[in-house]
Amino acid sequence: MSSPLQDQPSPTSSSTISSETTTSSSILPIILVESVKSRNYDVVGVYVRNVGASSVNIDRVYLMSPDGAAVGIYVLSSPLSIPPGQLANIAVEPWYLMVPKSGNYYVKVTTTEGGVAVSSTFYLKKLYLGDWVEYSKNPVFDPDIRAYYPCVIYDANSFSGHGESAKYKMWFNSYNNIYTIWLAYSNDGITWNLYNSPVSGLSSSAGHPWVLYFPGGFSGKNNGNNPSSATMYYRIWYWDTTKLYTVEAIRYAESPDGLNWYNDQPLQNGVVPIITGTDSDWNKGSYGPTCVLYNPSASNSGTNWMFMMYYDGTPGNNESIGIGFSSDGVTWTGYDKNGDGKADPVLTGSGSGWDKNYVYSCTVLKIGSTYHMLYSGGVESTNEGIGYATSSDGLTWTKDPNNPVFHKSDGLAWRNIRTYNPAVVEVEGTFKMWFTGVSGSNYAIGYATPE
Ligand SMILES: [Ca+2]
Ligand SMILES: [Ca+2]
Repeated sequence: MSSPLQDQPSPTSSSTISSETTTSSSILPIILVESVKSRNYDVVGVYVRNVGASSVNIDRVYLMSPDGAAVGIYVLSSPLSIPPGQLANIAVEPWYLMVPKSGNYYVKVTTTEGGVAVSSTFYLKKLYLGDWVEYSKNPVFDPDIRAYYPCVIYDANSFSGHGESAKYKMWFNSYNNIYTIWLAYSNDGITWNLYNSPVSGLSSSAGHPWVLYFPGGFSGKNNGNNPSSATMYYRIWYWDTTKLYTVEAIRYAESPDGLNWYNDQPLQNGVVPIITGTDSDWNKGSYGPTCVLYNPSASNSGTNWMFMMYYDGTPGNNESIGIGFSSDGVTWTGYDKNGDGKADPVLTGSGSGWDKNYVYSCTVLKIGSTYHMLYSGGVESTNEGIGYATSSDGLTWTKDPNNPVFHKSDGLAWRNIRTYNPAVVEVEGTFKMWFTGVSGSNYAIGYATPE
C-alpha cells in the first residue's frame, strides 16, 4: 500500500469532493484503481483503468479496513464494461460506502471475470453530528417579526419552478397575538429573503411547521379540491395551537408552491391513537409534529410506512417524542413498542441533566444505515438546549454522551434565554443546521456547520 495523499478534509468545505487519493496499486495487472474520491464520511467515486488486452466488467466495490475486512459492499446495478486502455468512473450511490469508525481504509474492485484491484489507503472520518460550530455572525435571520421553529429544505435545482427559485426554503413559526407560519428563501442559507405576509390556506392558529418537497409532484389528498387541478409539490404538517389535547392538534395541507396551501385538514387517529386526550397519558396532547420522513417504496405495514412522523406528546407538563405511521399523511397509527394497543414514546427526558424532563423539536436524518437525530430538550421546557442521538432503526435511540451540542448557557447573548429547534439538512455531502435563539424578547434563527 502506498501512503495516503490527501489532507484531513474540511467539513465546512462547500465542494462536493473534499478529499481524493490519486495513487494506485493492483494485484492483477489487468485493472488498476487510479483514484478514489471521498467526502468526509463516505466513498463517492472510484476511477478504474483497464490495463489489459481484453474488456473487463466491474461488478462490485468493497470498502476495506487495513486488516482486510470488508466494511461495506457496493454492488453495481449492472456490470460496468471497460474496454482495453480505458478509464471508467464508478459513481457510488450516496452514503453507500461509509466507515464504522474514523481511520484508514482502502477500496477493492472486482470484475465478473475474476479480476481484483485495490486502491491506496486513505483516511475517512466516521459521520458524527454531535459537534457543531456556530456561525460567527449569528443570528443569520432576524426579521422584525418573531422567527422560531425553522424547517429548511435544500434543493440543488432551486425547486424547478415550483414556487420561488432558490436553493433553500425556510418555513418558520411567528407569533404576534396569533400563531402564523411564514416562508423565507435563500441561495446560501445565510442571507434570507422574507415574503411580507404569512403563507395562506392554513388554520388561523398555525405553528411548528414541517414541510416535505416532492420534485415529481403528486395529485393531492383531495384531488377534486385542488386549485384548477394543479399538481401539488409540497406537504406540510403543523400544530393547531387551539387543539392541544386532541388529534386535531396536528394538521396537514398541500401546496403547488410552498406559499399557498390547500386541502387543509386535521390528522386522524389510526388503529393505535397517536394522541389520546386521556389524562396522564404521555400523549394526552401534542405541541405538534417535529419531523416527517418519506419512503415511497414502503410496504405500509409493521414499522415500514410511506410517512413516518416524529411528534410531540405531552400529558400537560413534560414532553416526549413519539412516532406515527401513515400511508397517506392524514390517518396515523402510533408506534406501539410493547403491543398493548397504546403508542409508546421513543425519546423521553433523561431523568437528570440538561434534558431531564423535556424533549421535542427534532430533525431526523437517515444516512447510510444509521438514523441521526438533533433534538431540543430541557429541565423546565424543551427550549433550553440541543442534543444528538443515533439509532439503527429510527425507533430505539441512544443519546450522545457529549450532549448538549448547544445550550442557552453557552455564553452567547443572542440565544441566552432559549436555544432550540434544530433543523438539519444534508447539502452535497455535508450538513447544515439552523436553530432558534432567544434573547430578551427577540426570537431569531442561527446557523451552524459540523465540526
Ligand atoms: Ca428580530
Ligand atoms: Ca404500547
